[in-house]
Amino acid sequence: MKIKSARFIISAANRSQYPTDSLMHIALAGKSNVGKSSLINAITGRSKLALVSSEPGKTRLINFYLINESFYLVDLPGYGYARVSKAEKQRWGSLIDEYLANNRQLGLIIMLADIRHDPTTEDMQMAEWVRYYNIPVIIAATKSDKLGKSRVKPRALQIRKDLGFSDDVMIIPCSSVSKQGIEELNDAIGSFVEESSSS
Ligand SMILES: Nc1nc2c(ncn2[C@@H]2O[C@H](COP(=O)(O)OP(=O)(O)OP(=O)(O)O)[C@@H](O)[C@H]2O)c(=O)[nH]1
Ligand SMILES: [Mg+2]
Repeated sequence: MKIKSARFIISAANRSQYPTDSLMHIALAGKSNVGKSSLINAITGRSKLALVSSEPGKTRLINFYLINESFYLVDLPGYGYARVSKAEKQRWGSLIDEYLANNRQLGLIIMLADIRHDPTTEDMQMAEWVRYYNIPVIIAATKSDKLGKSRVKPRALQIRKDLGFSDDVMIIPCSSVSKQGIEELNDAIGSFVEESSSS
């Protein structure tokens, strides 16, 4: 998929602030610091589109980016950030749940998991939500540049299994640093958008 345009639209705190058109949403979900914002920049080839930070918990609202005037990449707030209050964690839960529930525009979830780490309880909850709401999913195993080449594939397969997804769920090892898997992910999104708009 060639990225012809990519622009930030809005940071939404609740449903009333989502864009009001009927374009498809492709949402990125995953732990805080897993690399969601970096991946949005890598996929779009716009290094400053989404705000990247080494300080976890940077993205706390739902950020919408309009791509090629035809669909949204949606950066969901990261979870599992230890230094936030219980109230903040609950706020996160309701923000995400409100986003996922009854969202007819949500066509695909890209679930990110750090290739080095085992899924956490919150990753498992996210995976359960995805299955419960029956949303098509692609897993992105991020930061593959941090592992030796021979460990990348086996780790990716293990993560998919641990998250409880079957073999027909696509998993793509990727890195916003080395750019491994970025083109594959970009193409997977492109095909998905194309198929959905022609059906
Ligand atoms: N080595 C490596 N570092 C990465 C990669 N992707 C992101 N990072 C680093 O990880 C940190 C967090 O990246 P972000 O993209 O801000 O992560 P996020 O998931 O958006 O985080 P929140 O907004 O807090 O939920 C930054 O320091 C990035 O530079 C990657 O593929 N490889
Ligand atoms: Mg972010």
